[in-house]
Amino acid sequence: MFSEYLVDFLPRAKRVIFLTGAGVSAESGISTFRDPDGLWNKFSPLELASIEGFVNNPERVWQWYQHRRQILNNAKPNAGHYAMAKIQEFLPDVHIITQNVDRLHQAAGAKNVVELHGNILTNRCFKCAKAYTKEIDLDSGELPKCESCSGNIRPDVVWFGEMLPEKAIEKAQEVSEMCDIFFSIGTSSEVFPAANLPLLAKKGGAYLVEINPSTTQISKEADECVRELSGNALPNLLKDIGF
Ligand code: BV8
Ligand code: ZN
Repeated sequence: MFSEYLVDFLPRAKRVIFLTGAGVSAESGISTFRDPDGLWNKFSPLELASIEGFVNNPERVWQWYQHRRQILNNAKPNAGHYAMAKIQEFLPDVHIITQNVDRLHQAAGAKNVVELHGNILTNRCFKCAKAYTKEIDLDSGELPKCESCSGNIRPDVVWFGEMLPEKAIEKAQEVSEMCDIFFSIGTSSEVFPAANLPLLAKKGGAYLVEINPSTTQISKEADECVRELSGNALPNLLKDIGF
């Protein structure tokens, strides 16, 4: 349930930020980084979503990404994604800053989406960064190689230990430090520098709302914590504000 204060303030807010994490896609059937994902729960994402992980065992990392792409092929945006895109239609300045790489916000019609950690749908050369548009077929037994420099091909995600795309993190910081309401939704707030954004917003005077069934590293900083699934809470928020 959202507070009266928020329901009254949101329709008048000049700038609203939604920071989203894996929890927002959980109701689309995409497991979060914390839920055990069956086959892969013996490896930590930290080890698979990292440069070392790829350099040490590119086959295993490619299998993990192809496994996740398979799941994503059948995944659809959920009510939470649609509700955020709807709120964007009614308010003048709403940015969605996502740590997710699944592009479900865009699939739900959202605009102004800042992808902090890249996306899992496209690939590039690890060496010369040239886009790689051919199908990935691991069954061929060969790992994909760049046609220009024969470097290894990798997914277009940001791995642990890699810098975030400069434009993305700069945009995220710029809009977060000057916003009226900052929603942190479905993220454990354990991955940096994304986890700094709610604090930046708070310092800039924003009203900080957390939507997450569990407590997180930023719960104590939040002005309001809604302990619900985002797929329920966000459509309810839309109803509360009469949009
Ligand atoms: C970097 C793409 C410079 C790949 C990912 C301080 C400053 C800067 C860096 C660091 C720092 N301290 C440590 C670092 C290093 C590191 C880091 O943060 N480590 C952590 C583990 C301590 N950061 C980096 O390496 C970043 N690079 O800063 O470069 C640099 C370089 C070297 C050294 C220093 C600095 C790069 C980070 C990006 C990594 N790439 N993803 C891929 O996806 O394959 S991160 C990955 O984790 C995903 O993007 C994921 O989204 C993200 C964070 O996880 P969450 O989204 O929060 O998901 P999680 O499962 O943790 O939590 C889900 C939450 O949802 C839970 O709270 C749950 O309760 C909730 N939930 C579940 N269901 C629902 C729900 N909520 C609502 N509704 C539901 N239905
Ligand atoms: Zn190359």
